[in-house]
Amino acid sequence: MKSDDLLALYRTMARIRAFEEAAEVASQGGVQVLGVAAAAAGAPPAKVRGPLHLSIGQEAVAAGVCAHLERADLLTSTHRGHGHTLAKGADVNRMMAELFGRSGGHNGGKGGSMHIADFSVGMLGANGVVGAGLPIACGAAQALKIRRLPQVVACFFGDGAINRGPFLEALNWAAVYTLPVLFACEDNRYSATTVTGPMTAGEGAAARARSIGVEAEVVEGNDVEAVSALAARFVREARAGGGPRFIHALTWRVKGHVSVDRQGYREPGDIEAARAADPLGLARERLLARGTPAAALDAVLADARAETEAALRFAESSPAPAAAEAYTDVQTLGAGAWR
Ligand SMILES: Cc1ncc(C[n+]2csc(CCOP(=O)(O)OP(=O)(O)O)c2C)c(N)n1
Ligand SMILES: [Mg+2]
Repeated sequence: MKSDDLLALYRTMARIRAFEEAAEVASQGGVQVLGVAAAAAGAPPAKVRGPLHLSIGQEAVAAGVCAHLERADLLTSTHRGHGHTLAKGADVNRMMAELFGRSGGHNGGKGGSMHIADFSVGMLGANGVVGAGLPIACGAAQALKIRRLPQVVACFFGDGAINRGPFLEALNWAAVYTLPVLFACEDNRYSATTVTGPMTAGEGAAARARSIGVEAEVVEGNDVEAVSALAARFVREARAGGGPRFIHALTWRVKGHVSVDRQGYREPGDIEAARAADPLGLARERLLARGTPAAALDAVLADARAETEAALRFAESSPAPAAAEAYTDVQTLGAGAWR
């Protein structure tokens, strides 16, 4: 890969990292989240309420896959979706405002981190239900195929999702109808507080995909060049009508399941191993070895932080949604006949 292309991937990863580090700080305050005190009593309330799922350490998967998507391509995400959303081209200011629950957010502040969507860039939505994005991706891909459109759908999900029914239903449907879906399993080794490996029978995600005829590859998910190279081929093949493709990306969840999780259930040394495998660090080493000046890499990080600072200011200055709009865009009540 040319240094400029790797630098672009480094920039995407840096933007995701900066956004999430800031969001994590904004989620800490004098409130309880999932029963855990997020900060000392008496601290000001958190600006981001509720559980926040961070993809810190997993940025290479979102960056490497989304680098090969056009704006009109579609994407389904998970509860851990900030990276996918940013990499697909959503507006960082409106994303932060959405996390803050403000009216300037992508969804008027009513979706928050776990229900953010930006249809203008094909981002069909984060989703709090594990595995729920898979059938949605198939529906979207079927619609593309019926309308003879050239787009593809990227479908992100975690290693926990492969043990849910919709995984098989979606893969089967996509294979039977030769749908243009790129399934991307972000295997961060944990399903909430459970180590996924011992809970998963057989040879794993890629083997399950292959068992029903979906071409699948395992990739080192913290190596953004490797993810990008595989995604390039799979997106090209899916777009050309080759049917679904499946990436099983091995990565690490550095943070807790939610941002206030103290991770007492993790094996000793496990978090250190996750940090040592940092995808930004790996890309940085490679760029330096290939002659990119350190100052250029530092500038990328500084730009990402500045972008995030501006997003925080935008979110802070955006008003809360009006009470009168509490039910708009939430549910269609219809003509009333059903009542
Ligand atoms: C259907 C369903 N079951 C359980 C949950 C609770 N839950 C939320 S995230 C999660 C773990 C998901 O693990 P994985 O798919 O590996 O994603 P990760 O959190 O590691 O990104 C669970 C069990 C849920 N949201 N939906
Ligand atoms: Mg997981």
